[in-house]
Amino acid sequence: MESKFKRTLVTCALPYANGPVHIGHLAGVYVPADIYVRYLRMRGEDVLYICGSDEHGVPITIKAKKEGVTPQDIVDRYHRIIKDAFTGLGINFDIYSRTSSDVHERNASAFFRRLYDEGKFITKESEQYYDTEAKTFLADRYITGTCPKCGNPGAYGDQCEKCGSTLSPEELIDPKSALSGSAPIKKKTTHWYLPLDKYEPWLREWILESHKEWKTNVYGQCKSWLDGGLQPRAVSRDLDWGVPVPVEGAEGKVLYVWFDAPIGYISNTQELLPQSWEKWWKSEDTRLVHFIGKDNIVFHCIVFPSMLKADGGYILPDNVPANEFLNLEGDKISTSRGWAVWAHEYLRDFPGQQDVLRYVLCANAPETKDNDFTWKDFQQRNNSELVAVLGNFVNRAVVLTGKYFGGLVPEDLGSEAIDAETLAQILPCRKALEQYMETFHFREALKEAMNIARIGNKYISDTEPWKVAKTDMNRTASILRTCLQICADLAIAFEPFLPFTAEKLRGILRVGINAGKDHRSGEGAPTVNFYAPSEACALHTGEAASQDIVLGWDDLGRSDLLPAGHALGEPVLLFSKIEDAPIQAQIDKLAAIKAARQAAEAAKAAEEAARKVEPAKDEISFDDFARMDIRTATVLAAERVPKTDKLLKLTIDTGLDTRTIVSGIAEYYSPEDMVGKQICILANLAPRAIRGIVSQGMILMAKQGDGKMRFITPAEVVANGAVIS
Ligand code: B3M
Ligand code: ZN
Repeated sequence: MESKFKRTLVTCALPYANGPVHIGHLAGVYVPADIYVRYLRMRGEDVLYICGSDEHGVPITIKAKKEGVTPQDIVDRYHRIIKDAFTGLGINFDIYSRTSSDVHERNASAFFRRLYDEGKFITKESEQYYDTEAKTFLADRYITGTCPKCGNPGAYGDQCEKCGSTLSPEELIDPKSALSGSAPIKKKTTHWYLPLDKYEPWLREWILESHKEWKTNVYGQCKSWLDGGLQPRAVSRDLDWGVPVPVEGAEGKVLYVWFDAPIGYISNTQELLPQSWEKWWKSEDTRLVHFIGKDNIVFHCIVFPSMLKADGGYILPDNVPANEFLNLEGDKISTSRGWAVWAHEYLRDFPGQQDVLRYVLCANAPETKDNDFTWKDFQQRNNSELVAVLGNFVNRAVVLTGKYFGGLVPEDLGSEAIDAETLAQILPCRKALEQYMETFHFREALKEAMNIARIGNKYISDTEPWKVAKTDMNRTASILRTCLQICADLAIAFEPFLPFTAEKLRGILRVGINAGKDHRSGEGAPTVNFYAPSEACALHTGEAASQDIVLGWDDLGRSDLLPAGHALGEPVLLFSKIEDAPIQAQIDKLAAIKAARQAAEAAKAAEEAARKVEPAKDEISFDDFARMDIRTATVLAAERVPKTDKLLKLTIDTGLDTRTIVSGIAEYYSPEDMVGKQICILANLAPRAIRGIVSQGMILMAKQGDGKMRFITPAEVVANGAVIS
């Protein structure tokens, strides 16, 4: 790769520590980043790989409030879960730290202070929503209301999750406090703003002219932001959770989470490399790449670069390969609604199958448009791609070599043209794969790796060594030798995508791999990773220890990777078929979540309908009212009116007489419910025949917004016939 850069700094969006990571995060950000980093390292590049938890912001304080614990409790819990899930999936950042660290607090604070001292901020007093019950300003997610763009009643003060619009609290229709549910008032407050409008000409030039190579979804979003005109953006908030604003008179104010979080990338680098971090952030030789989801584009392409530019001492991102969203079974993934497949639960439910998820999420990655994850597709891709193509090919090659050649790589004793022709197809796959990797098209890159397996699978099916072995061992030797070379190619090509499988394959082939350098050990020389064949991904520093054969990326497509006589290891299966039962269990789990949510929504809707109040009626005079003869009465007998659902025939003692009233209350009361009850009636309503029964008056009922009715009864029993006025 020709490049003006000497090293690459890869950052992944810092997940909010208000919940575990789910497959949407993985497919959008972490799996592609991990593939990219592993690939670059195999190619000999010096790569630093940075991530950590985003532990500030309103989503965390809201969650804490809901659970009655402290924000620190929340972030401690999820930081651990998230960190372990990444490790479990083979996503090994050089550092996974957190924005509640001391290093970060100092660094973010100093960053703000530098810009403040240099006059890069403006201050503005404005009226903001304030919750008088909770005594706090309502920024971002503390306020909810109806989205002005799509009418979603659950939009937040910073964003509508339904239509994806970025919002400000003022735009919400019918705003409500997320803390108390009450309607907020407006109160004056002063904040610091980064005047993005000043950076607009520079941003236009930098992005729209100099970064036309950015992915179209990223470039397009930037262009529409810039075309819409940029406004100054507040970088502080009235909250008590976050990095305090390091300025006199700023009590009760913290840095806005989107100001401090991206600085977290720098802080985490400092924490890992206290002596040499500047080389990664301040040298034009470094290529900075941010992996993020599409909802983070504006912050990484416009806001953070403007902050870096304002400071002046830092490099800017060279690329921001943001992905679109992954949906789950046709519905938007949502942490708050519980509609997700959580990484840590996957690891528990599918032990040893990390690569199946990595594979499916990459094969299905929402690179150019939103995409859908379904469990059926997951099962299908495992069974008919990983098992049937990749696993099957390797297994046939290795088992037959065991059977006919005692597990030793055979010599090329009976070659035919098809052998060389087949092997010659691999280099073009490698070239295409490289091309796709370097332009962040990981789905296509994975297809090329898979093509190598398909080439092998087709070759072994066409050449049928199990038949040839009956008559021609020389030819069989050449066929299996060719197959094993392809297996070695697969061990290289799949290392970025399926590291656990590549490790198993190395064990089968008894080869090592040079996976490049990482910086997990911090300061000093980077760790050189020679992954051994047998020990589970053991890390060997320095020499390739006892390995006879150590493959590297540049070996991919060579046809002599395994010499004749090389002894293979045990032929373990790379993948196993996933049956219907575990898939159905996942589908059922989601169905239960959906049913619970629908029930909750229905209950909420019913509650709202019940509270709906009819508009007031026209005014009447006292005389109008006085003409109505309303009295107490007692039900003596009650029966259903035959062939109706709604009507009860009631015999009533009105104090004046005993009479019959037909009332449409059978939906709400059975005859037994009514007998003996004291009620109120309109006694002088003109009699009328209902279903052939003459009804003499009307029972007074209270009717809710949802139609539910209850009869009216005096607070205490009074004599029948008492006049109500
Ligand atoms: N925590 C938002 C998110 O998880 C945010 C990313 C920060 S990256 C500096 O989508
Ligand atoms: Zn909306």
